[in-house]
Amino acid sequence: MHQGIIFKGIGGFYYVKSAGALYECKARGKFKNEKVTPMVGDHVGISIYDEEKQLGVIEEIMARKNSLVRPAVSNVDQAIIVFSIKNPDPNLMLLDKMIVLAEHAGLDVILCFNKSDLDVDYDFDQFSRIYTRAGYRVINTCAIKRLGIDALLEILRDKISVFSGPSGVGKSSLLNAIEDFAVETGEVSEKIKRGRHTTRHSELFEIQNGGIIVDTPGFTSLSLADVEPEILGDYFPEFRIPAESCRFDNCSHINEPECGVKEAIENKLIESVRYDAYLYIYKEITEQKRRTNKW
Ligand SMILES: Nc1nc2c(ncn2[C@@H]2O[C@H](COP(=O)(O)OP(=O)(O)O)[C@@H](O)[C@H]2O)c(=O)[nH]1
Ligand SMILES: [Mg+2]
Ligand SMILES: [Zn+2]
Repeated sequence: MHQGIIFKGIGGFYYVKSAGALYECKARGKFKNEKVTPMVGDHVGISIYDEEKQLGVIEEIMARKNSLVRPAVSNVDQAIIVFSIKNPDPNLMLLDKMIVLAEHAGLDVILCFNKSDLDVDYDFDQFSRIYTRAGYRVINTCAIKRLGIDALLEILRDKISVFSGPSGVGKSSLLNAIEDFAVETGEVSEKIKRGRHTTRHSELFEIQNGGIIVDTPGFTSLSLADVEPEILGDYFPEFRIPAESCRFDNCSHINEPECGVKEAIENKLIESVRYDAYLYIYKEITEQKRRTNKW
């Protein structure tokens, strides 16, 4: 048996990359009985029955580390959340929501502020400060002048990454800049191209430094519906240590006395905009729950 990763799925065929080659595979019937559908991103064991034509069968699907719904991809390591510095201006509340969703999905979060060429007021410094203090890696890029792409490539190295962010911020432009570094073996690109014009599903592409990228953005439909308010604080990394000194274990950091998080805000150890975002999202989630519970 050979180990590989599903890079693409189309019409019941799965394209599995194994030792640098791409195999067109069917899945064993037993998966259907077990109600398991192979997903892009799955680590699989395949048997190869025609090495020349690169045909195989998926025999085994390894346990998934995580799986995203839209795009339907498993085993993603990190989300590169992209906002532009200008045109459009970043909506930090939306950014904080995307971070919460990525954290909830179990992904590492990297923030990328694109369109650095439009940053005449040095806004990046401010954004960078807020999110670096929160514990995130923050980078600055210009997709059209290809600035900051090296730092982005380093972040992508040997990981599976999904890009997310509102439309117009430059995600596709960044992917284009990165695609110059895509691994091109004749066979691979031919097979991938063949499916290009049929129904569009997400697929993966590999870059030369071993990074793997999901070719469609994630978290485009924002639903905080299955984030429980009690765990929201866990998705704000800068709350973690201060929360250890909260008097109550289940402290929501809102109205309770002797709250370590509120103390940290008073002492300016936590950025107040991040706490405001926490309150806003907390309220939104609890109101959503109240509405759905009525029915
Ligand atoms: N000034 C500037 N414009 C950019 C940059 N990156 C992308 N754009 C432009 O922003 C618009 C939206 O880019 P696109 O990649 O389609 O964004 P997406 O919706 O996030 O995929 C296009 O007109 C791009 O040319 C950049 O770094 N600087
Ligand atoms: Mg796009
Ligand atoms: Zn607290």
